[in-house]
Amino acid sequence: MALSDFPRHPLLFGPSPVHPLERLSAHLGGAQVWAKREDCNSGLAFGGNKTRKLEYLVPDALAQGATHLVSIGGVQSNHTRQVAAVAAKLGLQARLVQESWVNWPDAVNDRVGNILLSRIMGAHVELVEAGFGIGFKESWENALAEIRDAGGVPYPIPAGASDHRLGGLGFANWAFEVAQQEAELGVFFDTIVVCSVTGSTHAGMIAGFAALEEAMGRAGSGRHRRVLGIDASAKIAETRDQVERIARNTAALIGLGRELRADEITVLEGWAGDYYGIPVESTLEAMRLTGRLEGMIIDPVYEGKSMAGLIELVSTGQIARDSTVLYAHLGGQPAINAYSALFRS
Ligand code: 5PA
Repeated sequence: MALSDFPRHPLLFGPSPVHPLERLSAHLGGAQVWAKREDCNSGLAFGGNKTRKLEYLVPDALAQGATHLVSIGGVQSNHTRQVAAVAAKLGLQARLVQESWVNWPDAVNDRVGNILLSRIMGAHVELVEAGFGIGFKESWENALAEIRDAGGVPYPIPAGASDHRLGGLGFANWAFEVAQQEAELGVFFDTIVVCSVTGSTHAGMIAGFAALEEAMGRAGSGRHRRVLGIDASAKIAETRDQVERIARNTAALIGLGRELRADEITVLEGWAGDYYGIPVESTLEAMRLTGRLEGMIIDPVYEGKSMAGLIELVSTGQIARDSTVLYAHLGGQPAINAYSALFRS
């Protein structure tokens, strides 16, 4: 099957916006940096990368007669908030297991931002004491069993919609969308920078760009590009494994017809700090810089870390001066409300 054969339930406004970051590019004194904005890709509760992934899970949920979308994340999960929004839009229930993935002592951490939005949208939110991880847990099994016992049909969506057969398709499609926008804008992004945690965003891009390259190569106009994943989980081995596995599965699913090469799978470490969810100095600098120079808001958990990576790679010339870079802005701003203490002075 090719990517275009998979059913997709439209949840986005259309292609997400792409625009140059001129003042940031000038400040860094290196490559030309652009952004593609998943943070404003949809009218569903501030959008984000999961909304794009869910376009491919929704037809499967509806075909199964689901009454509930069930998912899991940290207390300030962007993913669960997007699941809540999609459930509301479809007229389904959302059941969300929110675990204490981050040891962040903000007094309103479990009341503001993402979790507040999920409650407003009518999701059933359950706070659970359990650490960061993407495995299956007892609280999760309980949630599914409770729904079944009450006669409902739960549709389980793993953390970040990643460990799901269809989880990589949304960002495989993103690759084709980028190619279309490049043709319209007359640019070529030789380097993509993307934040990676549960992995299917980065993995989907890898599979999608490989499929695109095959298609373009056959037409004789293929050009080389690389996708640089920036780990924000502070567990680099797990992130690499996850990205590689999902990329290979997604590539097979969309009929790539060859194995992915090792050089197509690049996850870089160095900007996550010691813990998932805890910003370090380079994260805060990246947030201030993009805010001050571009009026573009990024969060302290994900995008602040991938932007810190981009800033260092561009300003040190590790991304070449003649490069044209696309920064994938994956959303995540609502969580900022739980980090107010960081910006008081
Ligand atoms: C998230 C994830 P992947 O999980 O697909 O690698 O994406 C990383 C990522 N940027 C990047 C933002 C704003 C994100 O929200 N968020 C998770 C969540 O629960 O919100 C899945 C972890």
